[in-house]
Amino acid sequence: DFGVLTLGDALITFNPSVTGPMRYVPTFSRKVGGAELNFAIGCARLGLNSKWVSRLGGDEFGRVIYNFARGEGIDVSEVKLVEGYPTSLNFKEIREDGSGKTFYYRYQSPILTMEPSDITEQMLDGIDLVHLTGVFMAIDKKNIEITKKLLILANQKNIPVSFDPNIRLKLWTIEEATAAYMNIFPYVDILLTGLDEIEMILGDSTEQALVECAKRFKISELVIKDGGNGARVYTNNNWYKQEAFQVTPIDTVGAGDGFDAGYIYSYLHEYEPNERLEFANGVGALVTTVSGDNEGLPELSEVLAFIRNDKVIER
Ligand code: KDG
Repeated sequence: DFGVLTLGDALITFNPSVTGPMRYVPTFSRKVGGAELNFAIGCARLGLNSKWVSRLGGDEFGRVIYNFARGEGIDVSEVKLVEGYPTSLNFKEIREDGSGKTFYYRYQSPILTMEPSDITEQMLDGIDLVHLTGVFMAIDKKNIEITKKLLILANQKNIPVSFDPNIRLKLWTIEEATAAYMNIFPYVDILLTGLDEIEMILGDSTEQALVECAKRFKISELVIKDGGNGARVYTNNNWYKQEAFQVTPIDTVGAGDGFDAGYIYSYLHEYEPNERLEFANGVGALVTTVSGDNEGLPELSEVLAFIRNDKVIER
């Protein structure tokens, strides 16, 4: 199948045993998270060859994440465990409707040891698409250079690039984020963004402003995610829209990463625009029905059955 590469930080994620304010949560489940890793897992479950580039702490938690990624069938040949850097942590608070807050403990993330020189042309061998998100750039200014180097290499090799701003205002300000995105957008072919995010970046989310943004940066697919309200894409001078699937969410974290994986899978397999949106919506919806940032990511047959509303034999 097609090969995708992504680059980013990962964290040990602690999911609360009960909903409500974190100060009243007595116990947590130890899980694994990280926007780009979630994307890599999503791609691998759908059957893509998925490569994830990262740095983890040379500690027990680093090994948990490494083994988890490996167990999902992800190519971890560019993941290194770095001694002296603790693996980052993310404690989650979840409300009754599945939405929540995150509390990071990610000081001196091991990914800070990455340098632009770690990005090599040979990393892109067998890769048909490169996917990046704003989380990696938010961690450190140097990561903007690393991101740019990877994207320039991908552009030179005519490998399509997808990007999700994934704004994390706990990691940087909207001004810093916007400046970094403007630097990156010229290299991006597929922009996958939340409606609220593009509104923050452009200060305007009317269709006219979105079309102008796509034209200005020569973005061939501008995909707007709007959670339960569905998604749309502007491509080939047209808008395509698709309603969301109605599910009862229990943990919405990771849904956007799942959507991205679904969109990229169906893009590489040349689905029609509405089918791409439907497939991506299906993956995103399924993610929200399971607790954890990536446990709900479906395999290909599961998304297809969900979209078609097939009867599945359970027992
Ligand atoms: O998109 C989900 C991620 O936000 C989550 O897995 C943790 O990477 C993470 C972050 O920085 O918030």
